[in-house]
Amino acid sequence: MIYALGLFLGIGAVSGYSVGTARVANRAHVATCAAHPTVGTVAVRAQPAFMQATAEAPPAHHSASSDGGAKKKIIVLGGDGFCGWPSAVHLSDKGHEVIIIDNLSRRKIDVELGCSSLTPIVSPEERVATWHELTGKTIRYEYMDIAQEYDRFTQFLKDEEPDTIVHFAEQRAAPYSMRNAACKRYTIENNLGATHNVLCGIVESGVDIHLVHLGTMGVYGYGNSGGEIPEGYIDVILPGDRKKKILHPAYPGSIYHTTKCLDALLFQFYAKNDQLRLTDLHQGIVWGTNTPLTAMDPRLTNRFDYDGEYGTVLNRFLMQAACGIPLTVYGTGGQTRAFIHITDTCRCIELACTNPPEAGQPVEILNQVAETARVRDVAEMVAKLNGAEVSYVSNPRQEDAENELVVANNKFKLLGLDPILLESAEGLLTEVHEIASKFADRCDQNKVVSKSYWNKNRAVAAGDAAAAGTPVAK
Ligand code: NAD
Ligand code: USQ
Repeated sequence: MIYALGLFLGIGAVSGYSVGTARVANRAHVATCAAHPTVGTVAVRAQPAFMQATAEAPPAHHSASSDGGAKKKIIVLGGDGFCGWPSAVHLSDKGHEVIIIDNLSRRKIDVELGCSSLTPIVSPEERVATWHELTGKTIRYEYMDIAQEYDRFTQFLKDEEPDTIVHFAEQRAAPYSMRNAACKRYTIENNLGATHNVLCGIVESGVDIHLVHLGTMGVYGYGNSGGEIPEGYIDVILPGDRKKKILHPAYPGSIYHTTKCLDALLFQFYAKNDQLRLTDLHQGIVWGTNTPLTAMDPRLTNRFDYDGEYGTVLNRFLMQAACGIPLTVYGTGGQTRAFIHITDTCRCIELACTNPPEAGQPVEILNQVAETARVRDVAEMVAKLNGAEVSYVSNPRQEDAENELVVANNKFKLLGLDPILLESAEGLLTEVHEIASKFADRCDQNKVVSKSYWNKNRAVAAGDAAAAGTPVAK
């Protein structure tokens, strides 16, 4: 062991914002959650009193600097995707100049899987034309593969000189990344190729660009270190009583999550070596479909992934309830995960863009989560709301059957985020259910069960003879 994690956690986790008084409050909150492991929605830690008093403005030692609301030129990589499209529209609505880059790989993977978004989505060209027609605002769209077209991408940065790049452009589904050898290799090559091209391209372009990257809560593992998960960094005590702040130990649970851990090392290196200004957002599971802006016109509608590979748990449960399918809880449903609504994702992205770190600072890491909740409690909540049946099925994933998860999210709260919580989101949950009901005839029920097993034992346990008998899942 090179770090004394247990000892450290005993004295309190320190995020970029924490001070002595916060540690006591945090430790008390962790103890409260541990005493109530079955609580449906586990609140993220309460704000310490000193932070509540200053919630309007970040504390003086915050490494990011608000730019006073200056309008920026922002390139959104992956701006055709589930998080990217509503974020691009939100940034444009706030007055920023927005350019989307996307290679439409997500739409192509739908073709490969024989699936499609539950909501009908129009082409990116039609999306941006509609946005212009309705608001007079312009979002440009550029078809480009950032993992493959390094020279073109770098020239694009030289020509456009953006202030900010928001990087959503990665293969983001854990089950797809575990589907077979080709998907594992594609996920590694695409995600690391994309992230490294962006970093290398920023340096080669010579343009002073702030990079905002979408990471994941899954880089930390889900609470396996036994205490509150801080925002990116953790204080450790090395042999010889040497105190050090390091990146929180990485503990990925899939090839996809592994790419985000490796991204984090690339960011650490480029921040140190080239003084790049980098923000890494460790986001939880995003739920919902539309934001008020994408709900303005059917041609602005956001995608809704429901299939076994790309559908995420809460949206899947809402879709299953709408389509009369028993909710597919994997294993005991004791997995606790972090959640955030898509509208809050968009707010967080703008907050991150307008609060860049200074050059020479370590990577700014924020946990982009509203709260944590247990999968079986989420299923019960949806079942109660919509009268659905809950089905406990064999878990295709190699993951802890039960885990606690307490997550620090003070940085975004200090920047002004008041996140949407599930317990008070009945209207939003109903809205997603209604959208799913409206498009229920587009649901291919053969695509609901996941065919991606983490290993052969999981395929055997699921009784999938075809997947268990061959090394490649069909
Ligand atoms: P998505 O698949 O809907 O969107 C990603 C977009 O990037 C797609 O439009 C895809 O075509 C594009 N893309 C992928 N590789 C590209 C490449 N090489 N060049 C150009 N474009 C490329 O995924 P999403 O749900 O919008 O997620 C966006 C980001 O947020 C991902 O990095 C993901 O890891 C992260 N994230 C998502 C969630 C979630 O619940 N959806 C949660 C946490 C983090
Ligand atoms: N699960 C079920 N039933 C289902 C689907 C999922 O019980 O039908 C369980 C899974 O076993 C898992 C949990 O729900 O324990 C979450 O699964 P998910 O598919 O909703 O989320 P995950 O695979 O973790 O990935 C999603 C996004 C990814 C993002 C991540 C954030 O696809 O891009 O990084 O959420 S986080 O989970 O915080 O790491």
